[in-house]
Amino acid sequence: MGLVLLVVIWLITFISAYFFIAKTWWLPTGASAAAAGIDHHFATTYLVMGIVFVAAQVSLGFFAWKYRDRASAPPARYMHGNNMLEIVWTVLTAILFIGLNLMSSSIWASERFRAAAPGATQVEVTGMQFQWYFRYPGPDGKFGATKPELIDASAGGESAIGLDTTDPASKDDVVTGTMVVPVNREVELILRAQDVIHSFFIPNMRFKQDAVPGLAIHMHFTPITIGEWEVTCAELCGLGHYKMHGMLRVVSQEEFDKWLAAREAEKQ
Ligand SMILES: [Cu+2]
Repeated sequence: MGLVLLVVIWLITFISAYFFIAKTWWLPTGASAAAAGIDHHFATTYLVMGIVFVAAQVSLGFFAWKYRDRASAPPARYMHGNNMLEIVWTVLTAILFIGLNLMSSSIWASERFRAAAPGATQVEVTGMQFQWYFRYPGPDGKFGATKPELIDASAGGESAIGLDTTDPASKDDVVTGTMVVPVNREVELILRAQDVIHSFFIPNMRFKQDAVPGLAIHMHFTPITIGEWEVTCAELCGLGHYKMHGMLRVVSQEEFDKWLAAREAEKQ
């Protein structure tokens, strides 16, 4: 029986470790400036934790076999344990966790605690059940006012976010269902939610941030690869949560200018 346990535990350990080593189910392509750093940290964490996991499971299997029940086995005796060993592994675990935290804090801070670059493309993101809307401030660089009483979700677009069209600053605001941004330029996001907490998630940008009702959360990232990337909601926000997704199109600066000008022209 001890041998069976050893084989089963080792098999589960090595087969599951194989999928991580072979990267069978791995992260999608990284397409933002911070992606390489995040992926590197992710891989480091997996490597360290993987070694601990394999070592622990291999020992478990080995001891299950070594102390199996057999005729010649000495009778079991009670022991309290080893205080020194407990202190050692608690301290080692603490060093590991605090160390990993410190290593990653600069990546975390780079998109959050530092303000966005002055020339960043500003996009206001509004999450609502079950759709993302994106707003650009237009040539004046100012977002027009929005009012809760003007919100009409069924009308979509500007009405869905309650844009006050009597505010002069709102005249050139562009509201879209697809997010379009120029490549290699920082994107400053202003995240809002209308009803419940949503989470704005772009896997390829390694970007995820909650959008909370009543808050305007500022964050930024820099897309470095042209392409179309999926935007999803990573917070279980209701029955339609599964279909709450959109598209991020990263294009050249010229294409972005043309696209924005065309949206402005549509408004007139
Ligand atoms: Cu949602």
